[in-house]
Amino acid sequence: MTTETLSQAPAPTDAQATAFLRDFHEVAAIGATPNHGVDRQAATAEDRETREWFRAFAERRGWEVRVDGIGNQFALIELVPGAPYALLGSHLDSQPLGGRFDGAYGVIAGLHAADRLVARHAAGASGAPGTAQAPRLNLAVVNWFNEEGGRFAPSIMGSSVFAGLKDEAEMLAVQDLRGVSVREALDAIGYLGSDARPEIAAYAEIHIEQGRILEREGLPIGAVDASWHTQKLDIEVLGEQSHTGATLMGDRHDALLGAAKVIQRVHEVTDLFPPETLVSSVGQLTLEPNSPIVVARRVHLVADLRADDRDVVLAARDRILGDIRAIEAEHGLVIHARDFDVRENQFYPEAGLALAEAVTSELGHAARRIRTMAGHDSVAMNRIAPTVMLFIPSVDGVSHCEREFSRDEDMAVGVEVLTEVAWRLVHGALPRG
Ligand code: HGY
Ligand code: MN
Ligand code: MN
Repeated sequence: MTTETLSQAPAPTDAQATAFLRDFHEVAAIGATPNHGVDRQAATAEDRETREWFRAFAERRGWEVRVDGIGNQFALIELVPGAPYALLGSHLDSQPLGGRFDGAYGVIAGLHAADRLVARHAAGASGAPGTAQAPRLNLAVVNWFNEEGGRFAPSIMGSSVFAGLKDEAEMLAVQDLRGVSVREALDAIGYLGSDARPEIAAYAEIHIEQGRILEREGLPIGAVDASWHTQKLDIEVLGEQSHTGATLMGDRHDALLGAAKVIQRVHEVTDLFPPETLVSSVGQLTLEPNSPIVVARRVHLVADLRADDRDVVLAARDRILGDIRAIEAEHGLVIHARDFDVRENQFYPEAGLALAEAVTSELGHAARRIRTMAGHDSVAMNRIAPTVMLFIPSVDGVSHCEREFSRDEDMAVGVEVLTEVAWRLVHGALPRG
């Protein structure tokens, strides 16, 4: 079935464009922080509020809403009884003091793309059942649980369980720093679901780039062709608690000093490779007993290592592990380091890239292929269904901070492109390979 047989994409109306921006800014007010960011960590009261917003949007339109066993929230629209679904979506949870665009843009764009698609279908733009122009798939929009992984590690949790990459029971048992489990937190906000998961035949996600390339090149759309290899090191530094005033320096086994040297090595290892080949940081640290008069006995920290080339990450990891052994010996410490949240490069299907490029061009916009350094739910979904991943520009390339920003006009183009991509997915443009 060629997509040329499909009706031409109608230009979005002013009312549709206004409705999207109104909804985007409405959601941005949930968990809003003083400097235009949001704080809506997974399974918090603010997360629950966005879920209620999502549910109301769907129920106002008569769409079925489901919540699965890991808190993934779906809005389902039946076009072809019994058929699998083309799924659009992203995540509404955020990092602590995060940006209002990361994830939320993709969910609200997905809901509005679905709204526009349903109106177009109802107006008769699809062909009669049995014709080449008839829809082949149903349509759904998803708000994935805990994409961010700030409160509960690992990130991309809900979509990874959905894709069968993570075990649901194991993820439900994951605890936050206060010892609250995912299960308890989801139950507390009323989103520990048990609904059946929809069968997915194709997935499309639009997201802010969180980098500088599209802005630098003045392009409104990126078609993501691959994701970087990413993995983390879960590191525990064990020393000995003692008096910061009375203990001789030679007798100290200072876990925080050891951790400080590990953190510096995680940064310095990037210098062993060409600039920007490897990115690494330690973003989370807990300290025991965390008293100003006590030499630290234990530090837990997480290092995030990413590169386009998997071998670069593995070489950096090995170098860091060697440095850790030397720090152990120098300070009389015991340091455990464990690989986790390993995400191999993902390569998105050529047919999906060609579809994204064709749609963007037919709508009169420019696009380029681009790699993603950040993880996304599409990285998990690409393992089980043909996936299209789209970017819009980020101003200054910043994200995971209140300064995160994308322009209204770029968001509008993204919704227009996503709508047409969704239209073609529903009409069978990306059959399972
Ligand atoms: O893991 C990631 O890169 C995403 O931002 N959660
Ligand atoms: Mn995201
Ligand atoms: Mn993020």
